[in-house]
Amino acid sequence: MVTVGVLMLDIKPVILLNLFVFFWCKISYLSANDKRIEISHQTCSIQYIIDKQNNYYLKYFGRLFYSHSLDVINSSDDNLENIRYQILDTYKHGNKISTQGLLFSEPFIFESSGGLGQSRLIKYQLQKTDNAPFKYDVLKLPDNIFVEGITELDDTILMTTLKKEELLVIDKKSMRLREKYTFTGDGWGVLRDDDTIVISNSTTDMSRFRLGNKVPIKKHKVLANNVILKGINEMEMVGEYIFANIWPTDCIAIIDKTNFVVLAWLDLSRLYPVTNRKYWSSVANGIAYDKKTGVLYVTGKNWDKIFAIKFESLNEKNN
Ligand SMILES: [Ca+2]
Repeated sequence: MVTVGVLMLDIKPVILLNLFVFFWCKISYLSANDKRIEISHQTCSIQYIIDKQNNYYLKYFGRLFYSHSLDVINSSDDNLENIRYQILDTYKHGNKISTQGLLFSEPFIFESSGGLGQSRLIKYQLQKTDNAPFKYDVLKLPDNIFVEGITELDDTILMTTLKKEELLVIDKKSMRLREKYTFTGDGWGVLRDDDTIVISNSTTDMSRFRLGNKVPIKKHKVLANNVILKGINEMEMVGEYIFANIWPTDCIAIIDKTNFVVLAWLDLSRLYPVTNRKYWSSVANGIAYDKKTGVLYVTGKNWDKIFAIKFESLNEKNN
């Protein structure tokens, strides 16, 4: 013990000095980035996303070692475009809902709301903001479950769970838990692609599973401007594209589902005023798509509105 103590005394100042220099450099760099975010980033870009993600990890000190390399940050030259959109309508949304997943299954919206002890699946019809009160059916989940994304399969909702490796299968009509599947890895967003499901998580891997199988049959990485993208959260299949919220930003990545390459951004940062946001984490999250009308429903964590938007198609952009 004494020897260890002596060694510790010898090594400790060096370690402390190194730690001090590391954190000072990191914090100085990120502080500089904070200012740059305010001044120069008006739209979504890989640069903006990396800055925001580093800023988030600064808030949560233990995860400070998260790194996209500085080389990548300095070399990213985003040539991806932000597609335009038009607000068609607004609907009521509970500002106590910490949106994790959003789904349109006519005539209902299904929505998962996260948090330990607060997780629930909510089912409701879109309600105009000037009508009261907000009515919905709810399935409350056990206190030890933090629900994440949702997708649908026939008459069920599939719901991922944070760090539990469980996929919950819930009956759409009765809103009762029907069964559970286990899968390997964490669960954030989820979408169904024919007979497989794709689950995102806190890593750069998107895992593809056959339903009921524990081990993924494939892993995908999402590339934006040749940079591997992290933070893929809530997702939605929109025709041939995957629309994905990028945590913790207001950016939606529009991803080619055949090769997982980002083709464009949908920037929702001006949709909901920063002054109305309850928490620092109240970013855009929640994408639902009405295939019949082509309308996209989007919201954010603890926003009091859902927005119906019509977006410019990528083909129009290319013409
Ligand atoms: Ca969705």
